[in-house]
Amino acid sequence: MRSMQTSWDIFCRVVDNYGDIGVCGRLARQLAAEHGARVRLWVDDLAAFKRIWPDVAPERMTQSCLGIEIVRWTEPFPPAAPADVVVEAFACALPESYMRAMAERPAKPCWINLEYLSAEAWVGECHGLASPDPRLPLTKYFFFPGFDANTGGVLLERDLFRRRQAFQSDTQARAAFWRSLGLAPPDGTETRLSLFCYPGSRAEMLFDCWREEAAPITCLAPEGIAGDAIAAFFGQSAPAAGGGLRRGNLEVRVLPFLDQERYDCLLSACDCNFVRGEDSFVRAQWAARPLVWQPYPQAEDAHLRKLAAFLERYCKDLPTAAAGAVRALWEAWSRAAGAGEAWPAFRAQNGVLARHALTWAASLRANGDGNGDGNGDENGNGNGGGDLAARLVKFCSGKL
Ligand code: TRH
Repeated sequence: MRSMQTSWDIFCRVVDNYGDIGVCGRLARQLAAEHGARVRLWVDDLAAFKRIWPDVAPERMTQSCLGIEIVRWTEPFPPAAPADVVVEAFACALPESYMRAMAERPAKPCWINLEYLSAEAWVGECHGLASPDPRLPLTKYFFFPGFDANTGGVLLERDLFRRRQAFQSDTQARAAFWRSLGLAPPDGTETRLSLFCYPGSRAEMLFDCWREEAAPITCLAPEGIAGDAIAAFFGQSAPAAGGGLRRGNLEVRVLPFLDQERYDCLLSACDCNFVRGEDSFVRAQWAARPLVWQPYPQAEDAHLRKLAAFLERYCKDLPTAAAGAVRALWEAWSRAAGAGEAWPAFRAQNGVLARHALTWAASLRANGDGNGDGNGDENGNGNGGGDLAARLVKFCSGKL
């Protein structure tokens, strides 16, 4: 496939959060920027998209933004010539008329179902499987992001390591970032945490623990996040963005919801990040700082199996005490019970976990693909072998 000439249609339905559009937006942008692809992104909820990509104009049917074409996905679906590659994100179900147009195309598009990320072992077995459509002469391929060489990898832009390292080693850039959020740069004794969690997480249990820390802790929560915990702990509703509440050595500051790039900066600037779902989870790994992950709650505790599978990998090379501390806190946090008790041991392992976060990011970059050779170098230029967009382009080139 000559990627310069390849057209892509990515279909995304915003379910109830930002992860689906967060992933699709990043993928679309990277395919255009790094693979010369012509990308059209169909989205059913542009208002949600605008929260993480502020340049998006929700009232427009079609617009260009960050190198891609964004089209509002409406019903009935307008006539549209299908692209060479069609990505159905997270089984969002393509429009019937569009599928018929795909089937009528002499050269059938390469049809991909982009799945959710999971560290479970079965992912490698299902990645790339073909599923012939029962009605139309079309084949859909399952593309699973993951943590092994036999999966689709994770989203990883070419200059990500270089940019992250530059930001983390540039005191002035970080200070400017903090000031842009209305905060002074931390003074060296203070710990800064970002908190992105699901409702009902009982973060007040952590707040209770943090207020008794020996040194100041600032917990940064985006607007609309952890409002239930803030109310439970402080006995008043969460302040508007820019506001904060203090008790003991804890200050909870409410941040505006940031655009995706600035959110990545926040993760890189904080000492520890509480993240959730899929995209913030991956970005926190790239930020190479200690993290606490809360998977998206699913029926029959499927999310706890996802959590266990990831913990297995993440803790493999950690000393026993640190591994135990990570497991205890992550599990307690995801079950909304006992996170306060688990925090001190996690905190005590901070040095080990900070070093581990760097090693982990480097191994995730290679993602089971040797040292990631052929794409990246040790200075942080180029992609590692675990780059999802590159794996996807390669996969599709074999199908077109
Ligand atoms: O919003 P989420 O809970 O999304 C979830 C998951 O993706 C889950 O797998 C899916 O099934 C469900 O949605 C429907 O968490 P996630 O995946 O971290 O996505 C959040 C996005 O929002 C991510 O792209 C980062 C972005 N973001 C910002 O850009 N600015 C912010 O201030 C914050 C807090 C997040």
